[in-house]
Amino acid sequence: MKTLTISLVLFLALAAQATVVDIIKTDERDNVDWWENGVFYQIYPRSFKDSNNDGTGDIKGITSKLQHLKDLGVTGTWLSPIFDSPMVDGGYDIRNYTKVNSIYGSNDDLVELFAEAKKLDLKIILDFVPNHCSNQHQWFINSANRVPGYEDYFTWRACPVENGKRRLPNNWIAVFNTPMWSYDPRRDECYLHQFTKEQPDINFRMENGKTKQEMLDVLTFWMDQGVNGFRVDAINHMFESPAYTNQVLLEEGLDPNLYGNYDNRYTRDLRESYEFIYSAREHLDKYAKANGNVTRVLMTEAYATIPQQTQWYGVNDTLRGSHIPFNFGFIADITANSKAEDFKKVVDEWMGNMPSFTMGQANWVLGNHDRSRLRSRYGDDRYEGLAIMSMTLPGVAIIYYGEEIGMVDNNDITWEETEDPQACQSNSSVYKDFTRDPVRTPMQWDDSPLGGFCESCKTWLPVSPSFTDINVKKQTGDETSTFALYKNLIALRKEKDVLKFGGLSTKVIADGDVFAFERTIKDNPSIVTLLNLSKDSKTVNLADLFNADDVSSKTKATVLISNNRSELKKGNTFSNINSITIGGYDGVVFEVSSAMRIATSALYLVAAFWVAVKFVF
Ligand SMILES: *[C@@H]1O[C@H](CO)[C@@H](O)[C@H](O)[C@H]1NC(C)=O
Ligand SMILES: *[C@@H]1O[C@H](CO)[C@@H](O)[C@H](O)[C@H]1NC(C)=O
Ligand SMILES: *[C@@H]1O[C@H](CO)[C@@H](O)[C@H](O)[C@H]1NC(C)=O
Ligand SMILES: *[C@@H]1O[C@H](CO)[C@@H](O)[C@H](O)[C@H]1NC(C)=O
Ligand SMILES: *[C@@H]1O[C@H](CO)[C@@H](O)[C@H](O)[C@H]1NC(C)=O
Ligand SMILES: CC(=O)N[C@H]1CO[C@H](CO)[C@@H](O)[C@@H]1O
Repeated sequence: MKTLTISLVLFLALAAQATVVDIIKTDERDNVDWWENGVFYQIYPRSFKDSNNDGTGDIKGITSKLQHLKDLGVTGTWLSPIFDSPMVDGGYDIRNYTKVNSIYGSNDDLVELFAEAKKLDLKIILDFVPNHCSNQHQWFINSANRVPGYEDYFTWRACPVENGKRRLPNNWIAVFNTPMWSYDPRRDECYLHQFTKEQPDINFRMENGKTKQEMLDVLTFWMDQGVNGFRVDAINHMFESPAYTNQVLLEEGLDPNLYGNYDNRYTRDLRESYEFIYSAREHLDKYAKANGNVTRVLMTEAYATIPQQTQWYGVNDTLRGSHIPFNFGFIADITANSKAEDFKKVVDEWMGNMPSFTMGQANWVLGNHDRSRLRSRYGDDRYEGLAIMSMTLPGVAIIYYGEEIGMVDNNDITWEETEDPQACQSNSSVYKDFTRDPVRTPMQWDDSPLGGFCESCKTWLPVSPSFTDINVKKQTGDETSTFALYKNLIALRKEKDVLKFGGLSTKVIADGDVFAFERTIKDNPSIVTLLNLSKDSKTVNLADLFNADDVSSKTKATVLISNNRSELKKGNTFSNINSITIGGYDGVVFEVSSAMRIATSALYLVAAFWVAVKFVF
């Protein structure tokens, strides 16, 4: 009996030693909140799924396709605006913040969506547009008519006619390249709008804080209905300088009618806009605390410099802001011609500017409703590599609907079919330079005549002719498909702690052609991602990636995931990490571990087992 006990103890001790590589977790954080390391999927509701054959996607359609999101493995979805709206700017002109747009269904449909999503453990995030509302919103009608209490809900200034011309309060230009002031005869004054004239800016400088409270009430309303968070639109436009000083052109001689020709310092990125987000965060945190302690998240949209972007995270541990300030680096600063060093710069800048106090998470956006689709920007050969990169970097990843099957821009939309106001304001010869319709076409579910978007309808935008080849049905069950790649990447993120918590170090190798990064946690195998930006194959030395102390323990590399064009396939193992050849445009993820250690450990196990058996029998 005694020998048996000793043997068992010995066996267990040695077995523990044997599996040390796998079981030690160095991360101190046991409580990872639901949104951290999540993957969020942006739905453009008008184009996702039409349940009633009116040609426009709707909420019931989204509910009917939740299983697709579940199959993909995402954490949740954020919906572009679904609120009551005259649809001058795709629903970013809201007439009623607490009412669902009838083209998408009813409030009840939305509550049903929340409930069905909850059953599948999918989170729903709604778009929130505080900067401006529709000129048909009751608030604006009241304000234009000087209804008591509403006079200052918007920014009004005198703009008298002088010498037959209206004298505007200053030279500010709106984002869509018109003056930022429009005249309203009801009040005989001009109001300020940073976007179209149908989108008056709400005045958040009211002394009694009424408009701010209205907005916080909107958040409460939807949280009461069951929403898990908000994506906040155009947040850096919320405040304007109260001095109304004229903007100065970036260079003398530039066209003064174009927004982009100014630095717009008096109308963008003002301190007060950040403060609004900090108070919205406080509001959400308070709500969460009183309602089951489930975090309600804030995502924020602002196109700005990285140091400006990372301020949305907050100031310190008690004054926090956005959980996910969208990082548009891969959309705005990277093109198909970018070099490995450009990728490294985007990643390093974000990581380097993130404040440490928030336990904040980085995030990576590869596409959205305003920018050309990932596959169209980088080409058939490369888009999968980009997805592999973004999914193996630390933090949150964002997918734009259709990206997971490699949908492409539909550039065949005619002038007559064009819907985007940004393009409709131009003309038939130049509209393609402005239109965002090509990235907003119906989701391609299958190869039935309308791509499965609806059974029979006139779709609001034409289905891309690519649907016969690129669709969900065709890719389902095909392990070589883009859909399978996304599924496998998301599954890998859940499986590997090193992808959740691991540190990051980035490098440019192979004469500037390969962007490489390593994810590490102590005593665990590292994960290394290589992205070849060259069309030629490259031979790399993985040892170049590790610091000298570490190299000796890294002797074996196994492929975890690769893009389909790569000849390296899952499970391929290299026992010499000093010379690994990857093909042109390959994206490959390796697990790099110590062959020695595992071999030795296996030996321990066998020995221990032998000892145990010998003493017992
Ligand atoms: C918004 O719609 C709801 C429901 O129809 C209505 O009760 C409310 O008064 C509307 N709010 C505004 C500001 O128009
Ligand atoms: C929420 O969590 C905090 C701290 O973790 C705790 O003090 C509080 O009681 C919790 N509230 C609810 C409603 O569960
Ligand atoms: C956080 O920053 C705010 C604003 O600067 C300041 O008032 C507050 O005291 C700070 N809190 C801590 C804990 O440092
Ligand atoms: C369309 O707009 C462009 C750029 O503003 C202009 O040069 C062109 O003359 C216009 N064409 C027509 C047919 O109006
Ligand atoms: C993946 O690559 C294989 C081998 O080149 C090819 O036969 C297959 O069609 C590819 N799959 C897709 C979805 O392109
Ligand atoms: C064909 C092509 O675009 N090749 C590019 C591959 O990437 C390198 C640098 O990363 C570029 O120099 C090549 O032009």
